[in-house]
Amino acid sequence: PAAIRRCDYTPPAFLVDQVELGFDLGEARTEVRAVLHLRRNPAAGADLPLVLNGQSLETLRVALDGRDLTADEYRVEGERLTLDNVPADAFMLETTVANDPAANSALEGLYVSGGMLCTQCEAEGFRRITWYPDRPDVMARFRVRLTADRARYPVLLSNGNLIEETDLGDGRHSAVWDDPFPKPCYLFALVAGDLGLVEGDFVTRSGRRVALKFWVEHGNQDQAGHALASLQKAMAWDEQVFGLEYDLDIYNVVAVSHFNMGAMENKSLNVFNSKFVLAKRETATDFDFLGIESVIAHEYFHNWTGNRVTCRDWFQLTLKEGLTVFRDQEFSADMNSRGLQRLGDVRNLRAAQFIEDNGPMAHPIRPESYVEINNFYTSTVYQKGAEVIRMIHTLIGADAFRKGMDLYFARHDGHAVTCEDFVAAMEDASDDDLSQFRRWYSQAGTPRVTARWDHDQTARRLTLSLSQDTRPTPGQPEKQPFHIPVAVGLVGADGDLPLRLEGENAAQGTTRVLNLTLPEQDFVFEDVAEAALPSLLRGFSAPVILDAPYSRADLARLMADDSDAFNRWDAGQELAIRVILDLVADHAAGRPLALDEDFAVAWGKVLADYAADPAFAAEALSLPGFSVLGERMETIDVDGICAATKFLAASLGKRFAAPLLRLREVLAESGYALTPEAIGRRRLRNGALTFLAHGQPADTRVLAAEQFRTATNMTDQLTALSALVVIGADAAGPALAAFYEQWKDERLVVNKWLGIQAMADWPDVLDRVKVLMEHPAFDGREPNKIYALIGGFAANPQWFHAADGAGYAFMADRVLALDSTNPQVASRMARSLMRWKRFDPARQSHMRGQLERIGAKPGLSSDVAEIVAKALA
Ligand code: HT7
Ligand code: ZN
Repeated sequence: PAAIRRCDYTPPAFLVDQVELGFDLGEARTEVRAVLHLRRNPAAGADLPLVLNGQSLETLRVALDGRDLTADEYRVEGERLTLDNVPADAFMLETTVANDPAANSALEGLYVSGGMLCTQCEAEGFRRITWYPDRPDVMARFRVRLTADRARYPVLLSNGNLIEETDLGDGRHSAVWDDPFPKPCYLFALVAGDLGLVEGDFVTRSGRRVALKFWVEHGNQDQAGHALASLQKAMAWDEQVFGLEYDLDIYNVVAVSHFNMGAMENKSLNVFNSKFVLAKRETATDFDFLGIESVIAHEYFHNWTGNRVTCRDWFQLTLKEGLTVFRDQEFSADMNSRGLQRLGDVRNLRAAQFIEDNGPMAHPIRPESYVEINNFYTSTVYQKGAEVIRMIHTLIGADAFRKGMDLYFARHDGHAVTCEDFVAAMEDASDDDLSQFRRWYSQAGTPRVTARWDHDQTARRLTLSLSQDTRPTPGQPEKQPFHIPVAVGLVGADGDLPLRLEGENAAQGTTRVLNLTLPEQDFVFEDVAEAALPSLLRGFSAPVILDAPYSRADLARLMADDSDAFNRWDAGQELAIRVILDLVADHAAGRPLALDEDFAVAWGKVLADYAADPAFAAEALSLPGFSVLGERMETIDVDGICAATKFLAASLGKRFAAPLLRLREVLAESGYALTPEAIGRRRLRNGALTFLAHGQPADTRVLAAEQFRTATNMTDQLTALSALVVIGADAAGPALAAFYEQWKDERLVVNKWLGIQAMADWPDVLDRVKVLMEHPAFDGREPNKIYALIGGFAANPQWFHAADGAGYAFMADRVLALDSTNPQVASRMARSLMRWKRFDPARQSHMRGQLERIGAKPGLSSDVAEIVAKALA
């Protein structure tokens, strides 16, 4: 299929003021009657035909202003319905279609999940429901009548307010929902099912009571409390921080088991992957609880950044996603720990987005073209998009940012707009010039910032030389310099030095944001008496790769003394990366591996000082992951990285066994709390168990088994199970069996059980995964299960990348099978093969061969075809 290009945007030929939808709902057949009140768009060409989008629809009737049209008065060609002759001004188009929700395994449009009927319309799912101009710049008011069997579907939900309920007397009933806010059709939703309700409320700052309703499978009502509390916190936070209030009297959230992504922000009827709603301490880890808080907030924040102000076209996706991720990150930072939030966000960015930016899928946060928009819900659009918003916040300051947000809403509420409109609002509110900054929207790739410095003792001056360079990415051979905010401090013998830049009269604080706008720039700090150590990119002030000539001693010093928590952590990570890469080189050269003494001392010091901040210590002690390490190598040495990382974890676990065991004793808790402090202590205590499992597996077996048996929460139980998996298949076998027996009725916990086995570092793991595919716990139509088992295996560095290529062949088989049932999920799995050029020649050839095999499938979905074509280009 042909690519769609941003530069080809044209306004819609027709606008829809009002739409009335009538659903006669049934699992195998649903009839949809749509009445569209249309008028010509004065901003578009005067004699354009009316073209509507539709997919997999059985068209039963088309009528114009009440008159049925004959087959020669309209054309259905492929996925378009065209009317060449329509009235000059306003008119009413009526269609009736039928579709088959039960057959819809792609989970876009109207489909069945666990016996309920639900919808997913973003990005282009509405066209699978009825004929419509399926594009986000057509905003209409929706009124929806749902009719269904009362016993099977007692709950009938759609967007807006419930204005009518009728018992039809024949075992059927109907409900009418009216949404007063104009919206694009991607925000439409309906749910019909037999669901349990958990209710709460929120009183807005202007005194309106909002009913908050969480709809879950019967029996799960005890697991919605955390999501409800998170929503209440998010509503209060958005009022306090951005002055944004909720605008309807009801907010529904429905948890479904079959869902391609995390959640969907449909106006007043969010549909959620159940994994981001359901939690209780016995079944959900601390990580799950934090994830729920963040995703609940994210979808709520979309009510303003996405719904009230939406995207003109899908190239502008980062307008709502980057901004909303930034908002949810800030919310989580305020609810928990700002420092930990930041390093977690950066860790994710580096592990996923930096990799994407350095591969065949590299694209700007506002892409120039796409074949399948579903492929562009990427970490670049989301996570890097959030970093771009964060840089605007850093550059113009919090007050101007808030003014910019106010201006953005004042100008664009109720409209579908562009990234440019957002930047212009920020610029106008701040009087700053963001013209060069706009390149972050148009250029792909991660800039490399190189720093060098020179201290002139006599002149008491430190000159910091910064340069920037961005490698070519597909379609962008040349890059212009970015505007990069570089937050800098100088660490002296007694802490941070006050900073006075050349030309200034007085020092201004101890962290300064430098504007790097040229390929090379010098910044001169005055009054620097001692040879201070620059602390660069504090708080990770820009999404760049930093190249600074720190010695290992410098890194150890920053780890200990930097006032910036992010840089303290990052210095430790950089030190660990260097140590592991040295071990990889030793492994490649056949030299014996040895623990680096300086690193061990620095690591031991963090461990010894853990009591001051256990949560931070847990993060500082953890070792960098496979993808970050691979990114630092010309050719990814799979076996070397795996051997080096295992060796280092084992050496540290062995050498520090005594303090690790002591720490576990001290941090043992009698009760359970979900506070940031308690989460931090659990994290450190469990991290200690994992190091011990690596370092002295035989001695740790009993300890891990004991924790597994006596755990009162999933965080502790799952870590104990993982530790047993590290120790070996013999140790883990009984615990895995017991775990399944204990949790076989809890879908979400069963997914953890699948995932942990798929990621085991056991030579027969692929065979085990194949056996698990036949297990009753697995369901090849449920994305969560596929992500857990197949996605889990793709995240198993040693065995997915097995030298014989068996892991790749297995993945290609899965992609081919999924392509026919769920192309979105297939495309996500196919990405695991995309970066084949980064591996050694033998693995390259295996991966390329599998990509070619996938590419040769007749009728391959556009989702997978685009990934394969980009990978092989
Ligand atoms: N805006 C939502 C995106 C989404 C989605 C996109 C494509 C296919 C399925 C999907 N489910 C949800 C989620 C969000 O970012 O808030
Ligand atoms: Zn979002």
